[in-house]
Order: sequence, then structure tokens, then C-alpha cells
Amino acid sequence: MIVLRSLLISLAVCAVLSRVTAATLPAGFTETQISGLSNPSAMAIAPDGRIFVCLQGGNLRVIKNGGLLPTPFVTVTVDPNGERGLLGIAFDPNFATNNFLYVYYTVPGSPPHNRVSRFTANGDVAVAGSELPILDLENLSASNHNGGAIHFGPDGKLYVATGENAVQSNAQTLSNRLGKILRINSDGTPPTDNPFYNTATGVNRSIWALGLRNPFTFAFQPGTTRMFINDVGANSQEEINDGIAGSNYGWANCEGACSPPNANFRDPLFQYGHGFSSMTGCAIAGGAFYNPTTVQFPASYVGKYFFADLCSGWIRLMDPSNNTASGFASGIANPVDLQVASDGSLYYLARGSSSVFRVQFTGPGGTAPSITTHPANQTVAQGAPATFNVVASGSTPFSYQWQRNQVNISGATSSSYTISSAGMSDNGAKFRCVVTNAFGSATSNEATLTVQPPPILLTEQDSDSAIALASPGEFRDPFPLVDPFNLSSDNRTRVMFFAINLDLLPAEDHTAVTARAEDASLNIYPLTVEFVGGVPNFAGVTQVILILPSNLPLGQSVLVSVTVHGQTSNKARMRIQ
Ligand SMILES: [Ca+2]
Repeated sequence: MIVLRSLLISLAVCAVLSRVTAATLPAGFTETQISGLSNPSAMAIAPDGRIFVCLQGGNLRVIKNGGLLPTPFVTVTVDPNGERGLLGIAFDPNFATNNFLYVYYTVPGSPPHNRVSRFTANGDVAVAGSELPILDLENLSASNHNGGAIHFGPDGKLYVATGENAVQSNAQTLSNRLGKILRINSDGTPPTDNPFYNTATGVNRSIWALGLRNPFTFAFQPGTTRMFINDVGANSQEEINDGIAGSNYGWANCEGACSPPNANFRDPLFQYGHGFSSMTGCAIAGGAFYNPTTVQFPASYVGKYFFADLCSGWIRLMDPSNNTASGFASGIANPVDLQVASDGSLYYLARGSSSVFRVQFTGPGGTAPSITTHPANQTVAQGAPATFNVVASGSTPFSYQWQRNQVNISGATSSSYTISSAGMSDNGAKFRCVVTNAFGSATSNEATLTVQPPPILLTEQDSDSAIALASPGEFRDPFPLVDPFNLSSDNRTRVMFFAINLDLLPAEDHTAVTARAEDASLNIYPLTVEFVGGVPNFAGVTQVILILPSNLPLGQSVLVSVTVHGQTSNKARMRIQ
């Protein structure tokens, strides 16, 4: 049975778990609170700086010059049951001249349905009787998964996020508009360049993307065409998806990235699991790019994407250049929306505090990074991965840039850097990391990567016949298994092979090397490695002394190989007498 965990149930749980009102912010940041907003669901910032806040029960409230106006902008009659109600707000791109704004709400009825309506502003209130419904969606059954976010894109079209209304099959059909991102003209009609305009019919031509469960929030990046869709997960994964026309985001076939990969579905750019930690949660709710007209935060925030989790009460920061995330704020009572104002402030809407909070950078008050753990030298086998790590102290968040031989490595911008398969061209390369925060930067020590090629047992020229000596140092070919004249108490024959690329690490001895023989029938015989060490006066050449076991087949050749650090040598031929 599929568990249809709803936003509402999450709210009930989280209200018990979290009663704090002041967030923990990075050093240098402070916040101010505007309270008195009962059961808020979404907000938008007008071009003139006023903040319009949707209350689930139907009031659209206005915050002006830092204060909550007593009179609502408008009150719409809604069905407020479960996750229904007044859920979304967007300003017309030409609001300054036409005074149009749009809201998304649940129209009461039997059954109810969600609607997008246009209102006309007259200052801080709506013109009476100005409501113009532009989009009426399908009738609802369950009270949850309504979506509700609406925003204009850079193309001047209105994008509308709809939930699948707890009917999973809705997400995958082009026959209704639930579990989708819709794209409409501001009069509600579908633009003819919509991706399914020619495959869907009627009102379904407004479908722009599908395969979504409950995209409660989404955001456009100012100055770009980039759009991120936050899809609330069911049992395990919360998603940040790359908004691309015609995409299918996989629900309910997949939650999080499809496993195994499925070319029919677009996996999220970023996902996080369910839990109650600083990196896990239960419902992604709120997303905003930090690309304000006036940058008020430190420059390292520009271009990053803030996102929040309703239950865990944090705001984290995703870096769209590498799809990794870092911490920002915690201790928030049920964040449901995030917006970045043109003045560079970050606003978050905390349902559990009935408040909007404005976050500003008022630093310095912080400390520059200091490297506490430097990357360590690595020695790896050719073809094996190598990972370097750095740890810094100081004021978070940090940004990271790894360098190879003091040149920036493209995309290497997290606290660890991995070469998935080290090649000989990486041998001797030096790696370091520059760690930066709002207050300065620090550069780690360099770590050297040593790449070891596979060992090679020396053989005669143009042959696989081993160059080898029998104990106690004579040339013997073929080799007997027992030599009563050698100096060992067991009388077993020792054979000394010679190898290159068989350098032991400082702490290692002969036990780091294994050896085996293989006969013509492909039977395997483990050989005891008695000694591994340098050959005096022959730099780079290693001697390996092997003890021949009694069960080697007499009168034929065997192929001997050695293995060190996970790499196995060539096979060198040796005859047994
Ligand atoms: Ca998905």
C-alpha cells in the first residue's frame, strides 16, 4: 500500500516537535519578524517592495514598510480543508502599469476545485468585483496534494504548479492537469508553443511538464531561463528538479532519481532523504535563487538556490554549478515559502510562527576560513580512485575550489575531490583547495598523488621466460622443488624473481605481496612470498623470493605472477623439474 503522507499530517507532527521562533543564522546575519499571519501558505514580493502573504483561510495580507496592514488586500472564499485553501500569488509582469495580480485557491463546492483568478489592485486593496477567473482545474477528491505555486516566467507566461490530488496516475497522463506544471497566457489560454499543444487536447494543452506529485513551490532564476521545481516526496526523497519544457519527472514510477535509470524520466538535480537532521526532512517547501537587483549578502551567495524543509525547519543552500548543498539556517518553525527581495534580503514564511522573517547580512561579525585538516598525500594503483579532503573552520557557508598544480579544476567545488580513475599522467600531480567564505579565504597545503603502475616481473627479451635465480643464488632452469643443498632448514627451493614497479610503501614488508603459479590446466598454486626488497646497486629493481610448494606439477612450465596493492603483474614462465 502506498502511504499518502500529506503536508497537513506533517504540519501536525512538526508543530509538536518545533516551537522555536528565532532561527539560527550564519555569523553576520540577522533577522526581523513580522507576525500576525495565521496559517500562511505562500508569499510574493510586489515590484514596489510590498509583501503579499496568502493565508490558507482565504485572506491575502499586505506587509508594507515592514508592518502588516490591518485590512486584507482581498478575502477569497475558499475550501480550507486539509491542504486546500488560498495557496499561491503572483504579480503580473506589468503590475506597475496594469495593477493585475493572480492567486491560486480552492473553490468550495461538491466537489471543490482549484482555480487561478486575476484581481486588480487599487493601492493596498483589490478593486471590488475585479476578480476574473482565468483557470478552473479538475474537480478534487482528496484534500491533499494541491500544488498551488504560481509564477510568471521570463517569457511572460504564467506557470502553475498542480498536485496529483493523491491519485498517482494523474501525474503520468496528458488527459488532465493534475500533477503537472502548466503554462498559460495571462488570460488562461494555452500558448501554441507549449510542448504538448499538438498531442494533448483542449485545456490539457496547458501542460508544460508532468510526472509530479506535489510541487508545492518552484522558482525562476532572475536574469536566466532557469527554473527549479521542488517536488514533495512520499516516503523517502524530496526533489529539486530542473524545469525543462516537456519533461516527465517520474512520479509515481520513481521517487528521487530512478533506480535503475530510466530514460523516460528526468531525475532530480538534487534530492535529500527523509529524517529529522540538518540535511534530511519530510517536505521541501520554498525555493529562491539569490540573484537580487542589489546584492546584500556576501558575493559567495550570488547564484545559489535557497530551499527549506517544512518539518526539519532548516533552510539550505544549493549550488547550481555542482548540485551540492550546504547549510544556512535552522530552528525555523515550519517554513513554507522563501523569496529574495530586489534589495537583497531573504524572506522566509514560517507557518509555525505565523510570521514572515526578513534575513539580512549585517556582518562582519564572522571569521575567515582556517584549514583544520589538510588534504593528505595519496598513493594509489593505476586505475584506482583517489580522494582528497579538506576541513575548514570559520563562518559558514564555505565555498571550495580545488586546484591541480595550482590551476583551478573545473567543477571541483566541494569539500572533497575525487579522481575516479588515476592514470600515470596524474602521477606526481599536486592538489590543494582554496576555501572561501564571506570574510576571506584560506588555501590548504598541497598533497601529492602518487600513481603506481602494475608490477612487471622481468623476463628474457622477447619471451615470457622469467629471469630468475634458484637458492642459494645459482642459475637453475628448470627448477627442482627441493634443493637439499640450499641453506634453508626445510630444503624447499627458493626462486628469486626480479620485478619493476614493485615498490613497497614505508610501512609495508613482504606480506603486502602475494604470488601464485598457474599450470597448463589452469590450476592455481599459491606461492609463499618470503622476501621482497631492493636489489643492491640496481635502482628500481625489486627482488621477490618465492618458496615453491610440493604440489607443483613436475616436468612442465608454470606461469608465475605477483600482486601488490590490488594490481597483478604479467605472467612469467618458469620450468619445474
Ligand atoms: Ca521525480
